[in-house]
Amino acid sequence: MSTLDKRGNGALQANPFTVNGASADIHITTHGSDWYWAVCAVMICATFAFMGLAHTKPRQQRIFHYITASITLVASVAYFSMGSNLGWTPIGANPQRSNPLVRGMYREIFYVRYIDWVITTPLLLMDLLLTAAMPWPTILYVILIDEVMIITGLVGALVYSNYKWAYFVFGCMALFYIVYVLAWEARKHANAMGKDVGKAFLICGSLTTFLWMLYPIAWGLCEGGNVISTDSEAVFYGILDLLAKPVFGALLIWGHKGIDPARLGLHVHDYDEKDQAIHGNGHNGVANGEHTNGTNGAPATTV
Ligand code: RET
Repeated sequence: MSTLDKRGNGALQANPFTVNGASADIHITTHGSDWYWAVCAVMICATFAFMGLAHTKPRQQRIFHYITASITLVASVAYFSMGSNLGWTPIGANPQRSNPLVRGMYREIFYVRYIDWVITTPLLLMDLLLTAAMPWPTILYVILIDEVMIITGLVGALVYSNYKWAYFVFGCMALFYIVYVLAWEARKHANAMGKDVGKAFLICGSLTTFLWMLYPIAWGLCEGGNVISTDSEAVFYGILDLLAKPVFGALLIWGHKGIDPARLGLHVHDYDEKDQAIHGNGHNGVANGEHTNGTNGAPATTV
């Protein structure tokens, strides 16, 4: 090993491509690992940024900052794992390909991706559905369907035989339902909460709907069909995750700038709230008369 190699990214030497005696011969290179590290760094920066912004708001108005910061925090750990060449298992490549980039017996499957998604996709949906002030039973049901989507994707990715495509179809059906709720029910609900809420939802909801439909395509080319290399997989999922988490989060927080969560039915108590009401410092959504959408906080009963 040259001096240069020793000083570079040593993750693939520290954590090689053999687990429990089985190895993956279709695996990331140092470039893939470097890219995963870069995405990890962005996720960490975004987490600090969202937490910093949270502290510019009174405690009662931080719910969307906390949810969004949790999303990038969890993603940082997942990307740290993938940059370190950890959180994967070798799965028999099916179909086998002659293209040298994906030729081999076993493909490296990063299950840690799904551990990330199983935690973060419900949080992303909460960001959106709470913005639309959707009723809590609907939110819970959509989250359950979302878990079905991610778990079927994980199980399918770990299956060698063509039965993996049956899991994929279940996952796609779950995604269709989520897209229907976002594009139809939640959009109408958000519009009824006021123009500003409707606009924030439209921007973030459209971005989400578009991006989420690209994930099954990535799966089909990577874990499913073994068509593109594991380095290309890193770039494909990485770009999607950067847009779906930090970029989505920034747009959502920006969209919520002038919206008091109390208007969406998210009333939160704080020990000094009486003080704030008395001194009229504008921190208490109920006291400062921000109900400009004419619904007078009516959705308070919905969440
Ligand atoms: C899988 C495969 C099974 C079918 C479908 C999938 C969709 C996954 C999605 C993931 C979204 C992840 C996000 C991550 C975080 O930022 C599981 C790939 C439909 C939509 C948004």
